[in-house]
Amino acid sequence: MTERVEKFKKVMAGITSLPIVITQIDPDAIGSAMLLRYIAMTFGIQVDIYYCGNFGHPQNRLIYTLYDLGSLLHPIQEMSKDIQICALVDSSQINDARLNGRIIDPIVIIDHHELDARIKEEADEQRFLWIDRVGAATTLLIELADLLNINLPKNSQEATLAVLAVFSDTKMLLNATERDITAYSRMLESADKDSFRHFFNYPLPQRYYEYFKEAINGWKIKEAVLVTSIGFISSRDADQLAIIADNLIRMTEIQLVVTWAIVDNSHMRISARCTDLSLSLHDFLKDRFGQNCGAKTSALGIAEGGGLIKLPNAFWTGYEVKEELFALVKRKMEYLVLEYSATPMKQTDTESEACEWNNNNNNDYR
Ligand SMILES: [Mn+2]
Repeated sequence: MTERVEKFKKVMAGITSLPIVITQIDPDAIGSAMLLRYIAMTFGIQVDIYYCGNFGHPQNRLIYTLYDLGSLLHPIQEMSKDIQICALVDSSQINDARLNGRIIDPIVIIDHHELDARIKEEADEQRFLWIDRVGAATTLLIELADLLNINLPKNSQEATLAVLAVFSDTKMLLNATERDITAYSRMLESADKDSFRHFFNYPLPQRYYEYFKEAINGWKIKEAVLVTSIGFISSRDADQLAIIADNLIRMTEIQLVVTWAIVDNSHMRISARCTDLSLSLHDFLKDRFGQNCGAKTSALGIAEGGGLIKLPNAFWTGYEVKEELFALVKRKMEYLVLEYSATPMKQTDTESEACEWNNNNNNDYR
């Protein structure tokens, strides 16, 4: 443990500024980044946080507004392309499609997913790497603050966000390890409990219910498998796919749910849930949608997965062919999910160049 602290201090001593990158907006990523920011600032380091994607989920939007995160967190597009040295939290994947081709060279990596092989090879003296399979990445940051004897003031936003991060990434502590519970309790002392309660009582826009209506009206069920779409959506609403899949998988007799939508007219996004223990959701998705999908099983026995497929370029899309495009994708999805059975020799053709998908997520298909 002292070795870890020394290594961290050594890396901090070599820098004056530290951009922190988060590749997916969720409470754990936000909590980790905010806590690392706090820690780095005690070393006199200047910190900026950059994020990929956007604050679409209503809970994330609430955090954003409540804590005025717009002044602390910036879209990744605002990060100068010259900056490569950075910190990466709640992810250890440097070749992540969500970075949109941006090259990063993280000198601090704190994560709770499987280690990216490329980073393992390149692990060196100048890099602080901490990857442990705990329930939330924020747990590691709470432990780091503890090791460095950094105490957070009462009712601080960092502590409150850290508590929310652990609570949410461990599915209300159901997936929590012993270490998550200890870290959670430790932070709870400094957290603002009123704000914390607030985080769970957020309003949902009417269109969220409209999406449910659309998903239910258009669903197709065959035996225990359900596939449905919510049509064309903006990336701000993309989390809705996971929310609907989480709900539909609870239906009696249903063991596999796939929801999909065409996002920003450029990608098809897929969310999947599976309670059939004899089926590997990971293989199911990979066989059908290529390498750019991923899945993990939670402690509750529900496999959660997702994927991203790029649509053909602008010539093939557009308002005048919108209906046809939707019908085409719908037909293909229903075929792949309800009819197709994978043969070991045959490679599935997704008929489009699929995007890289971060397949080492454990809880991040929310
Ligand atoms: Mn996480």
